Amino acid sequence: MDYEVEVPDPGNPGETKLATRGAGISLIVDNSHVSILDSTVSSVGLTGIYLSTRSNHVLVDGNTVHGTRKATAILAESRSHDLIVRGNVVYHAAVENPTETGIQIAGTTRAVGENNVVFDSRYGIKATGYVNSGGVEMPCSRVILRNNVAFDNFASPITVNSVGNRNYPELPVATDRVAVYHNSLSSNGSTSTRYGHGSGFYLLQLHSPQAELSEVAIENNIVDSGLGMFVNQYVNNPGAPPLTEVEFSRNHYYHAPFSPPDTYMGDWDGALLEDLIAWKTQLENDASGGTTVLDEPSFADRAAGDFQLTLDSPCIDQAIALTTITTVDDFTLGVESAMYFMDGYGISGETGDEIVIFDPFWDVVGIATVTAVDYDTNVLTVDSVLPDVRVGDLVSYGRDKNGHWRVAGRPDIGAYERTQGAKVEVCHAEQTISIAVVALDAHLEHGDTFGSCR
Ligand SMILES: [Ca+2]
Repeated sequence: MDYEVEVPDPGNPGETKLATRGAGISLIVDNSHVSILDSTVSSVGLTGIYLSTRSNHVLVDGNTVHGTRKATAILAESRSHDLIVRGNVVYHAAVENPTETGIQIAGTTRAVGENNVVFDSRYGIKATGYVNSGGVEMPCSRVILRNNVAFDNFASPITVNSVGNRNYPELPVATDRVAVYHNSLSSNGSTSTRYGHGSGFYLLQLHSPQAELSEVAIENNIVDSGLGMFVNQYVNNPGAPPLTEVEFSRNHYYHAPFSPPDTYMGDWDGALLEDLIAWKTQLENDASGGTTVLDEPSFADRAAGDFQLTLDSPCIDQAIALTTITTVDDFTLGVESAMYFMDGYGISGETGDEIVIFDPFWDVVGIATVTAVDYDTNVLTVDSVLPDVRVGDLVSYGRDKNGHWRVAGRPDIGAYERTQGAKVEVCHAEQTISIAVVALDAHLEHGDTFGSCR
């Protein structure tokens, strides 16, 4: 089946998708070219927005999903591909289920989760490869998680995992080429408003010797506030390869005392100390390379959920480039790694990423839109010839999908240059106002509607 549907804006009274049982909005099998836009899903018993088997070329943009108490708020899974999950606000998700998540991209290839705000949920955002209960491999590959804000979540704000099935230990499952960059993560895990066991990032190879993570890049993120804000590897999977293909670069940790590894073993049976040592070594590489600062990141208003940076923040102009130019040939640019970028995935109305290219002194030498990405040869096709771009120049990511130019000079660590922080617009007394996302519940309760006035 191939069709296009826009779910009506439930900000209009009477159109809010509201249920007490079942899922909110579901695409079950073989749905392509579907957009789920500007909807509100609340208080459903199962998944809020569910993209199941082979949901392809799907855009999930601008929705608010909350109160999915036992389930994941937004879930894509099962051999879906070419998905964009953007600008959604998720809260009170999975609070009664220890394994579910705010936003989960599972068993999916080519997907972006960007500009979302997830708070007061169990896990924040996950990218997951898995083997399902029927013994079918569901790899997760070429996934980008960027510019998201996750705070006050019970467990980890961002999880990348590869989950084999105990019943099919021989089956391989791969989670590979996952790029996690420019996210702002605050007060999650053990310092969340509920007690949690999480950390800044949670990386797992689970249940099967064949469960493997490879080519995971975690860069330019802010991991803020309190104890346990660090990378956490857990393997209860003897024989699994070490996480040597996970790289951490230029993440800003704050309040990150390195507690003994066994603190984080928790009640997970079978975890191996040497795996934790491998994790710790990687963390220290992140720190010892001069790439990690431990200062207060200086958010505009952490308590109010405003994670934009103040002008004196140590994160400003401190990010590293995502990748570098290796070849230049008219409309094609070779890069060290193309995993950071997408081309619009064939979704109607979507363009590829706008990239900004700097010389080694952080002067802009080119701006272009990506029209195709070859993830195997690491070649970007772009929409214009860039005469000033040279081999060795630095590639970052420029304009957000609202068309705002948000990179000022060298990019900043964290999400703020490219998002509104954790702010959302509501329509209040026929006027569009911007509020802290933590105040959203109260505004909706007294009759405001989500999104700008129409
Ligand atoms: Ca900057």
